[in-house]
Amino acid sequence: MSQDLFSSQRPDIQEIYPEVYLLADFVDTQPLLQVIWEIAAQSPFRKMQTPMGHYTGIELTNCGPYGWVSDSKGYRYAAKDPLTGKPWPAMPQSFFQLAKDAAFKSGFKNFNSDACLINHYQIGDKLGSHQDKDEGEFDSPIVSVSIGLPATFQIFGKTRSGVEKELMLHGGDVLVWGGDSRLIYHGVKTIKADKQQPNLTERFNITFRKAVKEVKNKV
Ligand code: MD6
Ligand code: FE
Repeated sequence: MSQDLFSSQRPDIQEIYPEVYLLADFVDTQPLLQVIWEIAAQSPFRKMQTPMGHYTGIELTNCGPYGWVSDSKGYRYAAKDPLTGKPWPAMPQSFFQLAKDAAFKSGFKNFNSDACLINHYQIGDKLGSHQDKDEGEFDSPIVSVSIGLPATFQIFGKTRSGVEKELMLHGGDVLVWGGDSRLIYHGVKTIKADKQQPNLTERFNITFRKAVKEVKNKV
C-alpha cells in the first residue's frame, strides 16, 4: 500500500504527548527492510564504543550525508563511516520523502533530513533513557520509523527518570516529535518475542534528523 493511498484512508494522527505524534501503521515496512539490507551491505551494522569505554548495546549503521557515531571521544555526527573510511551510503529518495511526508502531516513543514540512523535490536536489547542532543539544531523534528518486533517506547519527559508515558510501537508505525518536546528523555524497554508474530526475530528503528544547521549565505 502506498503511503499516499494509506494516509488518505487513515489520516489519523494521535498526539500522544505534547508535540509527539504517532502515525499508526503509516508505512509498508517490507520495501524499507530491503533497502536497509542494501545499506548494511555497504556500511555494516556494528556496535560502537562509547566515551565511557563500553559498547552501544544495539547494532547500528547510517545513511545520508551525516551519520551518528560514538567513540572514546564522544558522540557526534560524521560524514564518513569510521569502519569503511568512506561516506555513508546515500539516503534513498524514498527514505527522505517518507520522513518529509510524516513530518508534514504532523505539522512540521520543510523537514529536510540530512542524517538517517538505523538501529538493529535483537530480542533482549533495550535502549536506556536518553535525550537526542547531538544535532546542531533543535528546530527540526525527529521522525522515527519502527520495523519488525513491537517495542515499548518510554517517554520520561524533562527528567531522566519517572516514566510519564508508555507506548507500544509496531512495525509500520511512525513517530514524529519536535517543538518543546524535542529534548525530552526517552527509551525503549527490553525487546521481547511476539507470540502473535513468531516469524519476527528482530526490530529496526530508523530515525531521520537534521544534524547540521544550514548556514544561510549572506546577501
Ligand atoms: C527506538 N528511538 O525507537 C529508539 N529518538 O528504537 C529513539 O531513540 C528516538 O524513536 C528520538 C526520536 C525518536 C526516537
Ligand atoms: Fe533517541
